Amino acid sequence: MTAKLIRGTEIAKAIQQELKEEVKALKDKHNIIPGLVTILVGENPASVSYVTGKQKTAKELGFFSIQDNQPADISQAQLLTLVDKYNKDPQIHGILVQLPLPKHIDENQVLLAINPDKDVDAFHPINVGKLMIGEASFYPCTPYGVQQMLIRSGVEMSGAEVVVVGRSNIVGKPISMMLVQKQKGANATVTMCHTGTKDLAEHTRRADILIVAAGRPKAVTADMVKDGAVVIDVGVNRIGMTAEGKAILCGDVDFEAVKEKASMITPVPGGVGPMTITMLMLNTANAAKAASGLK
Ligand code: L34
Repeated sequence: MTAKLIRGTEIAKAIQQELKEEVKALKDKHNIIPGLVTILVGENPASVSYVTGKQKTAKELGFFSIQDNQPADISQAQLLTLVDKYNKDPQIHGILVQLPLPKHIDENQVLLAINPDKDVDAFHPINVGKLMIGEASFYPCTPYGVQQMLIRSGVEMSGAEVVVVGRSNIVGKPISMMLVQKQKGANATVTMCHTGTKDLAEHTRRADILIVAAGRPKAVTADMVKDGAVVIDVGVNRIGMTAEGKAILCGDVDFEAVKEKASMITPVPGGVGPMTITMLMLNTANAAKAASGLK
């Protein structure tokens, strides 16, 4: 069997189309323009690429958007001051500090400084906690994108065996917490695997839905996948450069082999990545509405 492709680019486009209409209505009826600032510290090529994608999409959707580039040697105090400036800026509804940050900066302190109402990444402990108790205001963009891809591909989550590979604060932990909730598009039995897991393949082979965010190329091979499983590859690894200087990307899943076993699979690129960007836009539009007391 060759798996059906879950095309993130297309699902993202459909959501963006819905959002574009909503943004227009917000402007026409309420004079609200969602505002997003993306703060980039340093020039990590992957981060530059992702932030550029976010800015481009924000502009296409009619947002007010600011790209704030800061040098890699910015001090922690300066970065905290910058965040506070945007906390106070009424035109800005969403603040995103692109991760990872340079080593001399305490990431948690920076995330803690963002006003939780403008925390469109949902990385502030308040929003992490609200997600945990099933009362989220925002869902973190990548996990939210993964859940939407599954829902919009008609995958039944309720009662499914979900195995997540990876326990990062950005992907593994929040997606596990989301899919375990007694809510629509969730209610799964979730196993979280990580570098401390004794026999990874023993777990992954039981998965109806396998979500891989390991950060390692081809961490999941065909022998680790059950026939007919749905496989979501969150990894984006830069494994080389073309002659034209474009990065060559691959996921955390051995795509060519695994697609012969899975019933559905996401590609890299064109899978989860575009969904991450799109869910950021949705969160920002929702933050703008909430700031004006709209639902
Ligand atoms: N604060 N930091 C913060 N929020 C986030 O949500 C992120 N993330 C992750 C890294 N750091 C972050 C992203 O934005 C990963 N991530 C991200 C965003 C977009 C894409 C991949 C990861 C993406 O668009 N991927 C394209 C390929 C882009 C390319 O060519 O580089 C894809 O098709 O997979």
